[in-house]
Amino acid sequence: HSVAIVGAPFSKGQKRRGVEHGPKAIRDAGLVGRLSSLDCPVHDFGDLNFQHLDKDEHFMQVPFPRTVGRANQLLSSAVSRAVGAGHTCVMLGGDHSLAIGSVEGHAQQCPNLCLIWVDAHADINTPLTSPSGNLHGQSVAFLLKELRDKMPNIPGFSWMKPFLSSADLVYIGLRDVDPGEHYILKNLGIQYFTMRDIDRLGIPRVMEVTLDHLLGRKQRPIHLSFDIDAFDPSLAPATGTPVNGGLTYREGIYLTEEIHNTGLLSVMDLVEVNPALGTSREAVEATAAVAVDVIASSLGQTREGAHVAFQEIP
Ligand code: DIR
Ligand code: MN
Ligand code: MN
Ligand code: MN
Repeated sequence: HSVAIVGAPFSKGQKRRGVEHGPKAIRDAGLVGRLSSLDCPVHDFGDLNFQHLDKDEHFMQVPFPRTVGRANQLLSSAVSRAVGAGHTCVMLGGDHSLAIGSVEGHAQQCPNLCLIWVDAHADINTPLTSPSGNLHGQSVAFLLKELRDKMPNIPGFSWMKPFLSSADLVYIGLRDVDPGEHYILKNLGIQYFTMRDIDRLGIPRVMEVTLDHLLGRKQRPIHLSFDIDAFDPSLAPATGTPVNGGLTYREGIYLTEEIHNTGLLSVMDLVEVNPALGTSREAVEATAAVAVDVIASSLGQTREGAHVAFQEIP
C-alpha cells in the first residue's frame, strides 16, 4: 500500500495563531524519510492553499465560519481523491476543525468507515453548548447524524450533511470535557475511554474493547483522528490547549501499533502541533518528533523490528 501526505496549514478553527505551521514542523522532523523506510511508497502532495474569506462575520459566537467551512470543503475533496486513488492518507494539521473535511472526504469513498478520536478533548460541542465558540472544539458534532437537530445552519457548511452514527465512534484519552459535551456523550451512549479509564484498564484492554466495539461485527476502514494534545504536555508541549495527565509515550505507541495491526487504517489526521507555542526550539522539535513517531507507528513501524521474507543471516 502507498501513503499520501496532505498538508493542511490552517488555524481559523481556534484563536491561537501558529498551528498553521504544524505541517512544516512535522515534515522538518523527518516524516517522509521515516515513512519511506517502511515498506510503503510515499507521495507527499504538499500543502493545500486555504483562503481567508473577507466579510466572514461571527455566527452566534463562532468566529470565521465561512473560512473554516471552505477550508474543510477543499480538504474533503483532497482526502477523497487520495483515498480514491488507493492511498492510505495522512492529513497534517492545522487545527482539529480540519477533521470535519478529512472525515467527510474519507466517507465519500468509504461510507462504512469508523472513527477513533484520540484527544484530551471530546470536540463534540455544538455552537450552542460551546464555551469558546471555537470550531476545533465542535468537529464531531458536524459529523454525527444523531446531532442533526441540535446543529443550527452554520454559514460555510451547507456543502456537507452529517453521516456518522454515534456507535461508529470511540474516544481515547479524554480528560477535559465540557458540561454540554458530557451530556451529549452520555445521552448518545458514545463509547469513550478517559485517562481514568486507561489508568484502570490499561491501554491493551482499552484497545481490545475499542476495536471489538468498532470491528467486532464487521471489518471496515478506520479513520484515526489524533490530536497531539492527547499526549502528556511533558512530551508534546507545543500545542494550543495542553492538559496535564495525558498519554505516555508508550501508551500512544501501543495504541497506534494496535491500529496498524488491524490492517484497516485508511485515513489518519495528526493535528494541533503549534510550533509557535513551545517554550523553546527543543520543545517544538520534541512535539514534532512525537507526531512523526505516532504516524510511523500507525503505518507499520514496530518496536519489535521487521525483516523481509527472503532475508538471510549474512
Ligand atoms: C474546549 C476546548 N472544549 C472548546 N477544546 C479543544 O473550546 O470547545 N479541543 N481544545 O482540542
Ligand atoms: Mn481536538
Ligand atoms: Mn484536544
Ligand atoms: Mn503496513
